[in-house]
Amino acid sequence: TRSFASVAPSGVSFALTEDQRNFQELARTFAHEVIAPNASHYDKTGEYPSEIIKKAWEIGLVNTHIPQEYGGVGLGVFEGSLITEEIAWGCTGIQTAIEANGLAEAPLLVAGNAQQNKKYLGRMTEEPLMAAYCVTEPGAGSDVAGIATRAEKKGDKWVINGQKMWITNGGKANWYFLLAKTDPNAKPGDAFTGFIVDADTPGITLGRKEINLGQRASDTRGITFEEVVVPEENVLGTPGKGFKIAMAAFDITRPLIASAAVGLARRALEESAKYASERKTMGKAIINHQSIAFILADMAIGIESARNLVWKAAWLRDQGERNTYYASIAKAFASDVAVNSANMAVQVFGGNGYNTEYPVEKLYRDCKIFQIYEGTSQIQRLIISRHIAENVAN
Ligand code: CS8
Ligand code: FAD
Repeated sequence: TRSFASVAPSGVSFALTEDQRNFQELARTFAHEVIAPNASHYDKTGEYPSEIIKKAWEIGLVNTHIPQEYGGVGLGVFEGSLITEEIAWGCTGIQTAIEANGLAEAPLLVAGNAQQNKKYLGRMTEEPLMAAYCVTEPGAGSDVAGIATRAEKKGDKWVINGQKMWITNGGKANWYFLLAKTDPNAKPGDAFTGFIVDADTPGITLGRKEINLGQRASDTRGITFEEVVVPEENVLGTPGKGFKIAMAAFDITRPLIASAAVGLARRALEESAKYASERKTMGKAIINHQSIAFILADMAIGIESARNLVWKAAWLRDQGERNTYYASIAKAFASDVAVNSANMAVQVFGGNGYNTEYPVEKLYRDCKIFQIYEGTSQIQRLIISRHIAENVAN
């Protein structure tokens, strides 16, 4: 329903550049050699994968979209999607911890001034630090306009009071992006302001590490902000415009969540294909039973389709185009592909699929969150359908 009239025509190509292939290969090797062999340990213990993240950071696989002027590699969303798919193949718990940095940084990419970017993005390139994106609250997740955390201007400072929930990297972050209500009487687009908050500011209390169904390496917490004083210079963009900044950040990160879902689905297919070619029943490898072979085919159809949607949504954003509609399509579809693929992988493995000695029960637990975080599958469909309705109306 969109025309791409404003995008410079270059013809369609699915060929990656040498640089893109190099980043993909670097991430693939890292996922195979470092992440995958250790994934089960972090899943079972719930230990935060600091060592792995540090190694990934050292070879340039973390914070990939920080511009070169602030010390980063300055990759696009498209290149980010290539890297994320590989990391997620290794472990989506570790990938979520890494990618939560990207999510916290995205509002700065959207609205940060040079001074803020130099200070907060710059420091991410100097040390292997973590950051977090604090929007969701106990009372409001899908309904971002319903958040209750308040920020009030007192002299030349802002004072924040409220409670955030389900914050990835919550207990590990050096700084937070935080969304707070600053004008209770305004419409959402004018009612909220985005802040950068140093994690060591007095008045911040961390909740316990939540014990989640899957992605157990990732650190998810509630955080309480009580009379937290933030200087004016840490207001992101124009006061009142925080809701739009928080949403625009998702245009960058939802294609990446979708690419992570593709990575998990690809892992499910690869593990299933390998197992199905080894496991024999009724005189033949189960891959030669058509009902098993077709399960693998369905996984492949989903993965290839989802990746194409990811690439389009990411590419559009890199062209400077509004990609919200495509980002939601990619995120909704790829999440369903991940959930279906993990489910089918357990089926292919039979009883072994249900056991922690085999790799697919972890995929089954890890996949579900893709339909929930960064906007549930229902919210993606809300965004897509509103877009369709607007286009019909116009
Ligand atoms: O509330 C919106 C929504 O997206 N809800 C879902 C929330 C969500 O995704 N939360 C995720 C939290 S982070 C997380 O889960 C991290 S996961 C772990 C780390 C990951 C690492 C792997 C909504 C329901 C879509 C919209 O809400 P409404 O209240 O209906 O608002 P709207 O009327 O649509 O919009 C209000 C104004 O904002 C403007 N807007 C909306 N979207 C955008 C984008 N860019 C710029 N501006 C935007 N994308 C919209 O145009 C409105 O502007 P007005 O000028 O006021 O008309
Ligand atoms: P609700 O909004 O209460 O939704 C409940 C159900 O109702 C869902 O099925 C939903 O789809 C449906 N629903 C709600 N509204 C509508 C509607 N209008 N139409 C149709 N259906 C609807 N948040 C952050 O800010 N930062 C993070 O780093 C972060 N990380 C997370 C990590 C994990 C592991 C988890 C579990 C969550 C994380 N979140 C984070 C929060 C996440 O984004 C929210 O949980 C999610 O957006 C859903 O919000 P909710 O949990 O309040 O569910």
